Amino acid sequence: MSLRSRCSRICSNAIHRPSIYFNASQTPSKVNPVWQTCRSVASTPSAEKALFPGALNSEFTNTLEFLRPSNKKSIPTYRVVDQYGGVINKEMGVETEDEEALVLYRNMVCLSIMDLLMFEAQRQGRLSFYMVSAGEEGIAVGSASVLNPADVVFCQYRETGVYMQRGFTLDEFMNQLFSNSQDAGRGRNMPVHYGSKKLNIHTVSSTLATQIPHAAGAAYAIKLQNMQNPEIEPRIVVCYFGEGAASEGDFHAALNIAATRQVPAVFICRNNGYAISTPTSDQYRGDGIASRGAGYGIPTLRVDGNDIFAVRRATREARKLALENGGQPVLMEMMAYRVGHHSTSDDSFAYRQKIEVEDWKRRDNPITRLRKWLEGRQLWDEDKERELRSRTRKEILAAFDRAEKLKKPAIRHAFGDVWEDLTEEQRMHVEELRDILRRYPKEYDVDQHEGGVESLDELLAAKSTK
Ligand SMILES: Cc1ncc(C[n+]2csc(CCOP(=O)(O)OP(=O)(O)O)c2C)c(N)n1
Ligand SMILES: [Mg+2]
Repeated sequence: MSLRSRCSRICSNAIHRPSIYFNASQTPSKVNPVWQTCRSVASTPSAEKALFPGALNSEFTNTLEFLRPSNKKSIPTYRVVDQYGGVINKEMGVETEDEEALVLYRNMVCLSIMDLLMFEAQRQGRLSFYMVSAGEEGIAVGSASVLNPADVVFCQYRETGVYMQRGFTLDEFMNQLFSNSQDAGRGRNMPVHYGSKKLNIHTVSSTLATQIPHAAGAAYAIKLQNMQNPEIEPRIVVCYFGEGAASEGDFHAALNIAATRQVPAVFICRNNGYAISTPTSDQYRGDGIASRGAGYGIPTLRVDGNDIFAVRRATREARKLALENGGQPVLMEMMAYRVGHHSTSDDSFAYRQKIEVEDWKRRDNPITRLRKWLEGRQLWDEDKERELRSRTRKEILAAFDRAEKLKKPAIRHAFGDVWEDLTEEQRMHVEELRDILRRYPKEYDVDQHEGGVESLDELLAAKSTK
């Protein structure tokens, strides 16, 4: 079969599957999916460019020269302000109102205080686990600040600032960290695995990089929704991940399908130099994660993650780009340094020098950089800083106390939200668990759970697990 006829067959198959494009309840209108329009591949014997189907714009050459990335200049890092808080392009400015800059600053400070307090709470044995964002607050808070609330977000785990900026409350953070009865995940996840249906943020998954193909798939669905509902403001998907996650096959599969399907997704890689104890030098040989964007045909930018204004401008532009021509993915590599340990289960001084961390803390930091800018505009001073820190600390501790006092979720929730009704096998498990809990009351403190062991009686008596 010739390439042209194979193409037209593929296209006509795709176009004649209206169920893909239309909601069954809607009257179908004719939609031509531009990204699936076939490009015919033809060439002439005298053509100067090789129109091979696998490389459409390649010119012939008689110079035998290998492409050597090591001879190329590194991809530059986009900045708006320098490390002293000075604006580099005065004409352009920072495109941020003073009041908004103050909100961003307060959120970053709140995040950093919450991190310190929760890290200590884990050390005191009051929380089982925690992960801090130190050094990466600007990436999360800054990027989230220019998204549309309807945009759908997929996080890794070090993007607490995204939740905070989108309106996740201190109580919601604490309820999840304590896995108490108010936790939306009903205590089924580890701490920091936040999620919020209301804020359009999918729940964090421990399995590294799985959020990236999920995001590509969601962006494909959103592309179709954007096409079907042109009267509704189009939205995008934003996916965060670390440079370590980019070493997983999932990253490559996701970016490739996002590019071939031209989906409206912004992929934000936080390159903080480490994947737990593995430094970037052991993770890749190329020019970071940004250099991979070109390989997938995706517009790409490297950004200074310590510069919240650069993060904002880059994300705003990326969002616009992602919606151009019905959709296209965009990749951004946001550079930072992971100042904290990987998690409360890690001691990073086993694999890096303390001086390296101290050096980074002194050299650059998204919070101090914004503070310098605010001070330069007479918007901030030592008194304001003291007042903010003391007030924020009190608010966090008050939410912490409230959450710590609440009971754990009812034990019956361990079986819910999988099948509509208990299966025979589940019923056996519930009965066995109930039996064990009743037989060994000294071993299991069931009273800390809402409804105690009786919640299992209710479950067995009820028709549905909901
Ligand atoms: C599939 C899978 N492999 C390994 C792990 C263990 N693990 C958890 S976090 C992590 C490092 C991730 O590094 P990076 O993506 O750079 O994110 P960072 O922690 O630096 O923010 C690893 C290897 C996991 N959770 N899932
Ligand atoms: Mg990392």
